[in-house]
Amino acid sequence: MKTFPTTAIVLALLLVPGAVLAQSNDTDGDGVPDIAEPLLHTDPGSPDTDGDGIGDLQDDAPIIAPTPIVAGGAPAPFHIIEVLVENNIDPVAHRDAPDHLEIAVVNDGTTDLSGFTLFYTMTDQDSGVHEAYIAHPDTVVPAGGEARFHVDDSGADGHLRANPNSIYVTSVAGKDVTVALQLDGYAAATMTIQKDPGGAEQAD
Ligand SMILES: [Ca+2]
Ligand SMILES: [Ca+2]
Ligand SMILES: [Ca+2]
Repeated sequence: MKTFPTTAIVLALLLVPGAVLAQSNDTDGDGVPDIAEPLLHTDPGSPDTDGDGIGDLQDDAPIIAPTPIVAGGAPAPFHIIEVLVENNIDPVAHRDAPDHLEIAVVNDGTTDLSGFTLFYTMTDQDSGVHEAYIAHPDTVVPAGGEARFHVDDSGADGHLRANPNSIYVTSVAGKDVTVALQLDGYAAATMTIQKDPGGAEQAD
């Protein structure tokens, strides 16, 4: 399986010309210069790209978070009805939205649900490169209703930030994508889908 260079190796390589690194910005303040983040496949706008609580500079695997999902638990009071990784639709404008990860969740209970832990992984079907991310959406799924979780670069209210240097963006190979959603004390809901070969596309 292909592996990415470690943070230490990338930073050491960048230190060879010395002055380049010294002059580089570090937008997210994590100690990894902006010019090094794409080499590590990390996010220059997030100090902890994979959301595991370890900063990009200190993280031995900055885009492979360990699973936070706990086995067992009571039956979940919600279920996932759909996961999209392409061909998203803007619900307001009723037209194509840029490709991104979108998860539709239905609340089967009589109280609003919030405080979800989201764990999603993607594996490149050609190279075998694997990424895994933890996120904590602030989305509320209303009692008896539905809500959608979005992971994208729109900056829209309530949307989770996507890593712009992820294989989702940088690889045109097909990908296997898994999603797990969990509330404390309850079993996780999971779904796996495939993204077809071809790059992530902008709305058309
Ligand atoms: Ca940085
Ligand atoms: Ca970063
Ligand atoms: Ca991390």
